[in-house]
Amino acid sequence: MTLEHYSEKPIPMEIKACLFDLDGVLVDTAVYHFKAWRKLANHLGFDFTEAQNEQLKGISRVESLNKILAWGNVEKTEEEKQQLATEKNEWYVAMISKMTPAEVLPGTVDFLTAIKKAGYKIALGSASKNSALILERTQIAHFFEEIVDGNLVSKSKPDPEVFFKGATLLEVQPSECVVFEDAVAGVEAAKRAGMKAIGIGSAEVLTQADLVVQNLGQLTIGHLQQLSEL
Ligand code: B16
Ligand code: MG
Repeated sequence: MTLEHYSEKPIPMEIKACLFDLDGVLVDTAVYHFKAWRKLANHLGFDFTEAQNEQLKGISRVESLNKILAWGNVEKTEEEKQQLATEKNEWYVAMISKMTPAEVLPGTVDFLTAIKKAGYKIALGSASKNSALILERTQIAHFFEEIVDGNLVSKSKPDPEVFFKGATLLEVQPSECVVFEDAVAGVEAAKRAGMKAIGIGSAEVLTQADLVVQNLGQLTIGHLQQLSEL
């Protein structure tokens, strides 16, 4: 190439790894979180709505509890909060222990199979401390080379820690990763990590995502290749 043909345009970074959020992307555990949190709220003498439950998606267990207690105007000591979170988690675990592969969201298994076959590295990037049980119950654990979840990270999304850790464990650069996320805070975490983000849900809500679809069944390998060129 002669200098006159030389372009300053950055070389597109090829996507090599896919990092998946769990709840709302691969499975819908929000319904179980809602039932368990609502039971706890009812025991404390108040209730909250499904619309309020939307605000709990993607945030950690302790952050969820703090929000719920604020809704009910209930004050608890740190020790009491620990007990309440443990109690809620026991009810939640009892429910997710009965999950089946039928609860994996539409198109997920086909998409995971296709990207695995195409050689993409795959990791989980979830806030949940129960991810291993959910992946095992729904029989999709074998797709994941690395599991980064609430047991491994100290900072919640939108902090990029969970996705940086995923890239490090998969031995790829952040710019070589695409994140699949249903939560605004998760998409923000991906962008702050310097990664591409595919939003699962509504384009009006997930405005920072590079592409938004309703579920993984709408995606092909071609979409990942196109992302590399953005
Ligand atoms: P756990 P994700 C998140 O999962 C849920 O969306 C959120 O509602 C929950 O509070 C959080 O996991 C922690 O879950 O109590 O099981 O540790 O969307 O990050 O996969
Ligand atoms: Mg989620």
